[in-house]
Amino acid sequence: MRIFYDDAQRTHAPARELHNGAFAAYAETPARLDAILKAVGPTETPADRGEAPILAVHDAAYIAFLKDAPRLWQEAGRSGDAIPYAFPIRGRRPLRLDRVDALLGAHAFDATTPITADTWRSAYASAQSALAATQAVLDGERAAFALCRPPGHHAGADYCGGYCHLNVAAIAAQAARDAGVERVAILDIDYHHGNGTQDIFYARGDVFYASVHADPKRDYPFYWGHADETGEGPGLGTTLNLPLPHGTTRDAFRAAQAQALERIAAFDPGLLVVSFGADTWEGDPISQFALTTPDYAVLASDIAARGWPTVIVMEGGYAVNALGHNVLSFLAGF
Ligand code: Q9C
Ligand code: ZN
Repeated sequence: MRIFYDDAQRTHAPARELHNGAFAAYAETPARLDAILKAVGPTETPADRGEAPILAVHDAAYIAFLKDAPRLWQEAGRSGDAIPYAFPIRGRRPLRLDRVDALLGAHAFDATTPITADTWRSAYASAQSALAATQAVLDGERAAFALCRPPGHHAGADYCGGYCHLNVAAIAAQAARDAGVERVAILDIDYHHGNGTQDIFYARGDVFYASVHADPKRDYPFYWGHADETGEGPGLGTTLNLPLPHGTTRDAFRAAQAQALERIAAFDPGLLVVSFGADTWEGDPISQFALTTPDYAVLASDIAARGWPTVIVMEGGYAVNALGHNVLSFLAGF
């Protein structure tokens, strides 16, 4: 399988994140890339397809903010990574704000996603990897893997969160739409609900979003991913959420994925994007499912059996020592 990755993706490396009331080491590290690269073998550097396919998903003001935030942070006399602490819960609306802290909160939904001087460069390269894998599939590959990092599925059109800045799955799906694929489906099997992807396509009938994830009653991102969220307007019925309890093992996960695949089959997509997270693994340090390494091959072959041209993008997975094996198992299932 063709695999796309750019060394620039490793430059984003925040020192710490706010976790359960204290600062902890940042879990979404460049070492995750090393672990996967070591396991999967040679990769291709993506071509640079520019900002247009990113701006097809993300607001221009948000992109300008990602580029400006490190400078504004420095000008405010701060050291370290930019982290928000106040959020516009009273109602988000386009305000012209004059302080970096105000901008940070306006473009984030949590305090766990620092912005560094290298964030834009890294996230941009991650998006280019997703676009290259999409082009490979549009050109006839049965499946391709974008070794994305930073991940993407928590990022919305104008906000970051959950270690994500640019929504690589949404950028891939939109690129396929713009290349003429009429219906695109996204299957999200990261441990966490992909709130950003859901938000981006919530009112659209041309992109189906299905997610299997930890029940947000107990798990991040809490405010999205409940079973009663099914889309709105022209997108009513093209969002499917399948929350599962802590301790979920292969059979229950596989059954939920089969339910998602059935709904996707009824939608009849021309292309599938898989948001793949290995944070469903039994030893993941921040998650509570119990999939094993061989389980990933089973889940992948269930997906592959549907025969849709498939773009796989990397999302979460924080057990660095097992990450390479888990990704390799998943790719082998194709
Ligand atoms: N320090 C993805 O898997 N923080 N994002 C939870 C852990 C947010 C996960 C606390 C987890 C986000 C792409
Ligand atoms: Zn995750």
